[in-house]
Amino acid sequence: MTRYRYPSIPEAQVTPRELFESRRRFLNTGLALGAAAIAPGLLWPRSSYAWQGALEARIDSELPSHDLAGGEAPTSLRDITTYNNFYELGTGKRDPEIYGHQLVTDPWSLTIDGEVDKAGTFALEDVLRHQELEERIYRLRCVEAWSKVVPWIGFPLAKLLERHEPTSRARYVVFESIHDPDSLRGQRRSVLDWPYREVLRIDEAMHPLTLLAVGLYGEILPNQSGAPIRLVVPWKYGFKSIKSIIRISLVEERLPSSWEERNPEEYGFYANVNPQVDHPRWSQARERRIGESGRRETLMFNGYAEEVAHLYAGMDLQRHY
Ligand SMILES: Nc1nc2c(c(=O)[nH]1)N[C@H]1C(S)=C(S)[C@@H](COP(=O)(O)O)O[C@H]1N2
Ligand SMILES: [Mo]
Repeated sequence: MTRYRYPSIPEAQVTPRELFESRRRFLNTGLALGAAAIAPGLLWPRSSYAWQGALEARIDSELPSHDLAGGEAPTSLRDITTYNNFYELGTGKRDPEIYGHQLVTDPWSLTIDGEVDKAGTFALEDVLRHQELEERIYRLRCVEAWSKVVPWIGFPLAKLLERHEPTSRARYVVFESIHDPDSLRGQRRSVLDWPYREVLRIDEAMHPLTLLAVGLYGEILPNQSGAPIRLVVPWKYGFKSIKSIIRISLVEERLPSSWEERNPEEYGFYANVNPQVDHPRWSQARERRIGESGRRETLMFNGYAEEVAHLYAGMDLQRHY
């Protein structure tokens, strides 16, 4: 069967890291057992240790860092983590921080299915084990006309999809967030048709800028930011950057995203940042950068036109908003 083609990671690049990781895990296990002997009550549950401890150790080591926000200063950690949209935890901007503890991230697994040769459900630690982490500083522009600059830690989505071998029929990628109305207060209200769903075209998903983030500002993702793993598509409005992902499905037919389903006039499938296409209820020409006074001009494709404009060549962007 023919497959979707994308650049592959040379095996040699992956192997030393894996050896390094397994050695590190071994060392950490020794430390955890040592701590248990001193204070058994403080021993982390096995599942928590499984991904959080290993990820913390990796984040603490030197990671390559890439500034992809044109030298713009990152928004403060405080602003990034106290002004959020995460409707599973409530619709107020402070709700995700206040109620973040309702999101249980441990243990966490990720299902990858649909049009892939290697489908399955994988413990988060097993997903992360195979990925090279890096820091990437990106602008994030919400459809509500505010923005941030965030130093994410993560890895390209393409590197994950590649491991699962998409078939030639895979044309779209569907992402689904956690669904747990017993714990998540926001999911007891039908603001959206839960679970939160987002969708990308396969070429958008495979684009090297499309990131799966597991951390920010040198720390594991705080719950309000979409722990333990969220998407970041920096040239699209923030609602495409779906949080707390439990499932990634490759499909042949396009599905609507949650926001598109709710209101297709206001939230289009593409949702590419475009200062020339206004939201029906407000202008998109400018934005308020959290932590700044005044307004900035919104950039075409949020400043990533050089990298992504070719994906939409020949399309009428007023129509395919
Ligand atoms: N699951 C889920 N993902 C989500 C949202 C949400 O409500 N639920 N909000 C989106 C919106 S509208 C934006 S602007 C960004 C905000 O990310 P931040 O809170 O980390 O700034 O997350 C997006 N991802
Ligand atoms: Mo948003």
